[in-house]
Amino acid sequence: MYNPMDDSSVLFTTVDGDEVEWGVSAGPDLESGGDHRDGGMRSRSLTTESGQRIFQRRITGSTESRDRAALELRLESEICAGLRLQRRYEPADYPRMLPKIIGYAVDRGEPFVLWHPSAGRPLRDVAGRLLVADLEQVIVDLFSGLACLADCGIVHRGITPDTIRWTGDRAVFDGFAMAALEKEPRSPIGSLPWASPEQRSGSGHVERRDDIWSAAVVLSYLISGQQATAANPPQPAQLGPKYGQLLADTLAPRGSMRPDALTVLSRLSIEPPRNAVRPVDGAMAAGAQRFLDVVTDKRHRTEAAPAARGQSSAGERPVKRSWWRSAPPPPPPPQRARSEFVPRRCYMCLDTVEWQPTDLFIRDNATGTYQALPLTGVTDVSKREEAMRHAFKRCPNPSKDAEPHYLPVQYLRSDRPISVGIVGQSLAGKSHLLAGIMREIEDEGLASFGINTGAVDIAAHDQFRQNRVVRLYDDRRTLEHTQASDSAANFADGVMLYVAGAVHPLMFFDVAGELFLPGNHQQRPRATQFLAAVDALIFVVNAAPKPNEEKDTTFGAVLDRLSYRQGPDGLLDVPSAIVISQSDKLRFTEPIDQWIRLRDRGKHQIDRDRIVAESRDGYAFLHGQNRVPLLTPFSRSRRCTLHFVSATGGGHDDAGEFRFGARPQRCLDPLLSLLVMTGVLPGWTQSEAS
Ligand SMILES: Nc1nc2c(ncn2[C@@H]2O[C@H](COP(=O)(O)OP(=O)(O)O)[C@@H](O)[C@H]2O)c(=O)[nH]1
Ligand SMILES: [Mg+2]
Ligand SMILES: [Zn+2]
Repeated sequence: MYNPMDDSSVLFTTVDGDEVEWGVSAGPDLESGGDHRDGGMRSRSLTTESGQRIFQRRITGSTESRDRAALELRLESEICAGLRLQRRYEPADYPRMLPKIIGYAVDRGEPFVLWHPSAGRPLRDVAGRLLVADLEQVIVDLFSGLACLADCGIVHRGITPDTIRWTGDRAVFDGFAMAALEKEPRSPIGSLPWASPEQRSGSGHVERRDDIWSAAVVLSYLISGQQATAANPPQPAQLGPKYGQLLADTLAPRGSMRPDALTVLSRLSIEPPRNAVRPVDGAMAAGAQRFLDVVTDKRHRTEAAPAARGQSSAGERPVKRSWWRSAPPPPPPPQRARSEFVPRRCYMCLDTVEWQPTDLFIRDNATGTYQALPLTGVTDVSKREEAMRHAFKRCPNPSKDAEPHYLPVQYLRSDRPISVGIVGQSLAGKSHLLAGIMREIEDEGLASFGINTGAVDIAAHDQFRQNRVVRLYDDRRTLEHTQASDSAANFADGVMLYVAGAVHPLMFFDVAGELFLPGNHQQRPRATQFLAAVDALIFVVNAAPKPNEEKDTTFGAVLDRLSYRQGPDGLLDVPSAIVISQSDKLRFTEPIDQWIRLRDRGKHQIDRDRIVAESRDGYAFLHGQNRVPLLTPFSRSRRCTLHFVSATGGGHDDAGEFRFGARPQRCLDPLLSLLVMTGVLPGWTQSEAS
């Protein structure tokens, strides 16, 4: 049941992260100013018991769920902008023209943000009527404010005569309803004449010069008193020589041709505003330096071991210069008759199985049982093939250590399977991550990279979907804790990847990291058997573990078991990704705020520079938290990338429910990186210039 918000108090998180509750009296909802002012949210004024006025913007509980996700993302951008500013400036240096956030509440029925109210009245009310000195003050305040925002990586995106106010002696910004962080992919936003062409079309990535266009249009309006229209666009040249020169290139059609705010200020001989200071800089800088050292060290090791070239254990040439470059694609498989298929491991018992068209079964979906498939009488090749496509083969399980089980024939007759171990200790977020990966695959997340998908075992995959994916994202319930298992590696789910004429089963295993720690002797044979066959590893790290939740030696214990898979340079030839999971818990904290907001599915390309930058930030983040042992996969594997990921987008309530929905954020990124590293995808974009 949804409980409307109690209007006599607000419970929220402050800038410092404290939970507080204030008694308030709420005013009526303000008239919506349309898309520009409030992005479709409700705004109202609150008065605290001590008489302080606060401005609240909130999503109401009645918002249709389809709009709700988009609104939530928008509100979170606004909160992000407010928090970034507050954290980057000392109170005494806070830019006086920018609004100040008080606090926020998310992961609940009516998420909201609280602001100190802005003084004055909209510039629209004074257009064409300002004295020259006042007009110049507006210009200085507007571009100084934009310079501060740019310094913090924030783009306002909603500069209009309604969102900038005049107090009588200066201009102030009113809120961040449309704000975004720089480098986020654009979505169409804003309208003529205020929004820049690239904002309206929604192409490319958000950048600081988007706001320059809007500021120039607003100033033209203020100066001339004439609002531009589509038919009558603003013309700086008509504003007289002084303003014409100042604003000349601010309306260039492309952002790269416009000046930034600092350039405009310098034209006025105005001193730039004081630089913001990233509170994370100190800790992050040390970690980022360490990252570079590790990369350099890995490169030197490889260069010093020339024997490594051309004969590493995985049959791929080790990378000489870059840790990020993909392995060259594996050589084309030798021409083979359809009847010759490379033996592979059974994903259930881990024994090696060779394809033979014997012992075939068909699954009776009504009863879930398997019945023998007699093919002796079927001589028609296409009929045989058709029957075979849905058939299973009973696993011979030579080590005789498992209940009878059946493998889809298509698993045994495909190209090279890719087994991915998801490693992490209990509660790291492995199960939710895999559900997120599957939901993003369903949402065509691989299709844009030219990969089509299907189930390996339709019935088993469907069961996984219902119990995991549907439960989390459609029924909005957190997944139950996976039963403790006595096996170190359990098959979880698999998908067939159809890419560039090849068919690869992609098989995911849940690897309980704890069971690899010294002392778990009974696990050794099975665990070792699994690791001998694994093609890639995802190491899952909780972004915000509870105290004492984490034993950070498990990754090292897993890697120790892999030591025989290292090249002559000592680096492990197992492509790896370190996933910083549950990153939504720190989604308003730098550097996670930036990464978790990137949504660039459908790009068809993996951006190498982004992989490097995110890996560096991920490394620096864990390093700064003194969790260096978790970075072992990075220093010991030849190829390893780091990723910030959330399987849910936010937290659930005490009953384990995501009442307003859970959404995966960037769960596919680590997988895409691994697909490049294993040679399934062709590679990163951009030639290796650096
Ligand atoms: N906020 C948040 N919580 C998560 C996320 N993923 C998992 N959790 C929570 O973390 C706990 C453990 O997750 P689970 O996937 O079962 O961990 P596992 O033991 O490694 O499989 C559960 O209570 C989840 O609700 C996430 O992306 N965001
Ligand atoms: Mg689990
Ligand atoms: Zn088997």
